[in-house]
Amino acid sequence: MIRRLKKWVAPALMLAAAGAQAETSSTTLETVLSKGYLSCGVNTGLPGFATPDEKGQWSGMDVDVCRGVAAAVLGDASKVKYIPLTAKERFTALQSGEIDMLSRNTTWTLTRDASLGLNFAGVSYYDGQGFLVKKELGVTSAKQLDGAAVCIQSGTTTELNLADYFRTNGMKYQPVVFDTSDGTAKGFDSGRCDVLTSDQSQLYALRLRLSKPDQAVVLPEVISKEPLGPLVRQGDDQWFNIVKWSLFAMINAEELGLTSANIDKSKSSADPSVRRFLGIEGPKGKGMGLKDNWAYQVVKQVGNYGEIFERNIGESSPLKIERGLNAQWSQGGILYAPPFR
Ligand SMILES: N[C@@H](CCC(=O)N[C@@H](CS)C(=O)NCC(=O)O)C(=O)O
Repeated sequence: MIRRLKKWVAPALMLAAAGAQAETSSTTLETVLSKGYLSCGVNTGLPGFATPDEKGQWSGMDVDVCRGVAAAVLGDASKVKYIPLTAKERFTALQSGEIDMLSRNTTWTLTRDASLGLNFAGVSYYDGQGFLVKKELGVTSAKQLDGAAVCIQSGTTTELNLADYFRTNGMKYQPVVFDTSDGTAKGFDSGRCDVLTSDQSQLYALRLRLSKPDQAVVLPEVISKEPLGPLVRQGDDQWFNIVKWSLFAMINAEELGLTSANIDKSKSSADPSVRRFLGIEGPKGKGMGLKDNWAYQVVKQVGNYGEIFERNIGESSPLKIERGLNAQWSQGGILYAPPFR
């Protein structure tokens, strides 16, 4: 009984504290406007998604989602303070108000959406869990991994899916657990495990960090759905809408053929969809407390979804990931954003 109580009291107190904070303090939009910058929680360092360079400049898909929100809200994509977080730290940082939003390769699940006091604002990348093995093992399918030592990161859906997959297939494994992806990659590199498992996009990123990337292969099995996206705190619907629609702006811009290079010219367009997107007519920015040209700023400063994908993880990047599921719905993928109307 006591153990059960303990289990429930901590989260309940946390939520009560978050509620009290929401009642007394300003909205997230007000906080961001008065600070003059957005505090965005990101990965501690994951190529293609969120990494700082030697000058401390961050880049990546997740970083561009933060930049998009800063462009929409502040008219300046550079007004972002990046807070690097491990998988374990990420939700507490958002619940406590340390960050205004989280954009850290985080999978949208029922538990996270329903019991953490947080909301997922959309999907910025459709991922799935995969396995990376050393070529010398001669393994060609995940079904041959019975008895393997598996490098994995704590506090992730990866941990849970791995347990399900091995149990369902009647196989055993020995988990070798790390706190950061760097630790996980080094553990794999130094032979502490036979297999590294994580979201597939990350396997390509982590492989680049190995001493001999060519000696490792990604197995064909994808064992889970990992829809990754940004999160906000529950109870601030205006901010929820702002993050959600900043992402939708990137996706819609690609569908409309609007890019960072041509969006200025498109101001003279007669196409009503383009005119609504630019805030020349239609719903504009008022319902969200933003300037009318908020979506223009997102695309002008950060780009449309396709540009962001190509630059960070696509063919023109070291990761060379194909669009696959992350292509537009009209191009064989499942990216589909509600209309600007
Ligand atoms: N999408 C999964 C996995 C996210 C995750 O944290 N993956 C690790 C696996 S490599 C990672 O990104 N680590 C980077 C870090 O914390 O340094 C989730 O939301 O639980």
